[in-house]
Amino acid sequence: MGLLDKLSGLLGLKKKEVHVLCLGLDNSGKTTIINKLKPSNAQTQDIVPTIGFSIEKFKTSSLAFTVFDMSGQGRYRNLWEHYYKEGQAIIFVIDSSDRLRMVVAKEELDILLNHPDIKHRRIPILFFANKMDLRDAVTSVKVSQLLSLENIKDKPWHICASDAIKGEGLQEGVDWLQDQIQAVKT
Ligand SMILES: Nc1nc2c(ncn2[C@@H]2O[C@H](COP(=O)(O)OP(=O)(O)O)[C@@H](O)[C@H]2O)c(=O)[nH]1
Ligand SMILES: [Mg+2]
Repeated sequence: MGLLDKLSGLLGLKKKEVHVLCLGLDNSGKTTIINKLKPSNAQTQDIVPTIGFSIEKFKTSSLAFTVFDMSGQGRYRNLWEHYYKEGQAIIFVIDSSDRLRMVVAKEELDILLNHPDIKHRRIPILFFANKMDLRDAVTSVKVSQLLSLENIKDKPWHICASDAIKGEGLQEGVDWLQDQIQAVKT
């Protein structure tokens, strides 16, 4: 632990730690998004398909995020639920250009929302309608219609259009998430 860390700890300035689950189908851009949110000197240049999951950390002005970047590949999806209890927020990433698999993304979301460890909690969910730069991408409004997000009534949620390669839209989403987490008194 560095001197600054120690000092800020003593002064009560230490950032509150939060655990976030990053979910969504494989190839939607989860790892790319999380990578972009890390400080530039900690970013990796080549993103490889995630096996199982990886744990990443980044900080915002007032929070220290630990993100569980889950593999979206079908055979790993049953791993997700073991981490649901731990999660204080969810980032759910959608490939807005993949119309064919939008129904699969919706099925996964519905399973998530009905899971006993998620269903009765007011856990905030941030959706990234990602890959907005691609010609086939549908708008974030269309993504929310296709996923029936208006049916989520018992959890705060927000959807942001994003281009993870350029890093566009990510900050807006994380700012929202930070506000939601801070609104919960612990
Ligand atoms: N065009 C475009 N490609 C993206 C975007 N985000 C991620 N990708 C690409 O999509 C592929 C899958 O990304 P990855 O982060 O590994 O997805 P994950 O499986 O959800 O972790 C990679 O080739 C990324 O470069 C985006 O916003 N736009
Ligand atoms: Mg990944």
